[in-house]
Amino acid sequence: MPRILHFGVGNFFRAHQAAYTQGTRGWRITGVSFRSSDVRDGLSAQGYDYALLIKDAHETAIKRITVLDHMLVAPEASQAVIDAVADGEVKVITLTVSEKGYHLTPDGRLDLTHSALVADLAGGSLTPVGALVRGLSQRRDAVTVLSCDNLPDNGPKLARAVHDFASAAGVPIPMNVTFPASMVDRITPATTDATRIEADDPMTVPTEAFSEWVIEDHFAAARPDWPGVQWVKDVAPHEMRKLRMLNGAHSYLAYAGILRGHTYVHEAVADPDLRATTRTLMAEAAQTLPTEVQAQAAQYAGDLIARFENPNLHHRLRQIAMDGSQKLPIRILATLAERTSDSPALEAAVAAWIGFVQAEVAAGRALDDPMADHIARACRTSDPTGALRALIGAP
Ligand code: CS2
Repeated sequence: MPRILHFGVGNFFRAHQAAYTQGTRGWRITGVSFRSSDVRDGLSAQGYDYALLIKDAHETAIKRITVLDHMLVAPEASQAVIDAVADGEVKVITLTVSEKGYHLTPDGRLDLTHSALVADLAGGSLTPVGALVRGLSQRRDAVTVLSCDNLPDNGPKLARAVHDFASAAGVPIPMNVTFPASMVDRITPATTDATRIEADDPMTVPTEAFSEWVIEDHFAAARPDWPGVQWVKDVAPHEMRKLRMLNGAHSYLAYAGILRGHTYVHEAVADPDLRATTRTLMAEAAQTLPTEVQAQAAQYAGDLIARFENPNLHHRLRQIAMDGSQKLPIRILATLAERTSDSPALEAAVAAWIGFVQAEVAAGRALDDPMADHIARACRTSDPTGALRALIGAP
């Protein structure tokens, strides 16, 4: 039976790649957690099956996901994770470890000075990239490694990170491995007590009805017959459209929305001022997209607003607000760097992040961001705006 090994068994994977795999002919998934055992403990207690709670604006559907049948927790069993990467039955390794999970420098190389990588190279706790390198170096059969995180050029970036780690560790990587790029999309809030009760499942995952997956058709081994995937030669135009328009607007709504006292995305997008700026931000972003995507941008923007308006999802702005130092450079600053005219809405997004972190630090709340300490320090300088802009690389 062909198998997928997946790193990062969070809600997004369980609503997206696992749901696509449910529609294949016989593919099964082994999941790997790199942090706690909570998800493994919860899922294994119910045979790894769970209810996907699919909510559009008008109705809710429940779909049982039954493709996950095993999970490993890296801090408990690092050798088992490495062995799974090397296992010939595994034909595809997918990852959703979030932007910060790759430990990349701002120019997209592996940050070998990062404490997690220093520890991994010294034989301490395993990172996702370290696990790949150690397992791949022992592999005989071809395999595809597919990043499903919101990073531009996610495949090539992961390939470089793997090669950087392999040279630092002094181990060879076999030639028969490919790293296609992909664009993933499905808005997936965190599970709450209300969704657990609604689905009658402690491990349920709420999500929207819409989903999209565009993958570069460059597989080294068997390719799952995921229904609905768009197979393309070049993911970049799709990825830019999604990151700059959806994720860029999301981050703006999160920071500006929290500053105006909103809790959920659907409330923030109903606020007339925020809605107008969101529309402008999408238009500013659209102008930076490759010409072949520009024609669809107006329709796409309208569809995004409708998705943000979904009153049943209860997508918390604070969930999107986390890790701003990792997200803004990708979603907002890259777009700004390519703009040739004024960009009031993109600038408003940067200002909203600065306002948000300053308010959080002033209120004594800990920021959920890997750069939290640096951000708090920047807030205490004589020019906090300048220091915060410099921190994320804003001009
Ligand atoms: C969101 C994304 O939390 C966030 O930063 O912008 O998780 C977003 O919901 C997904 O990328 C949608 O596909």
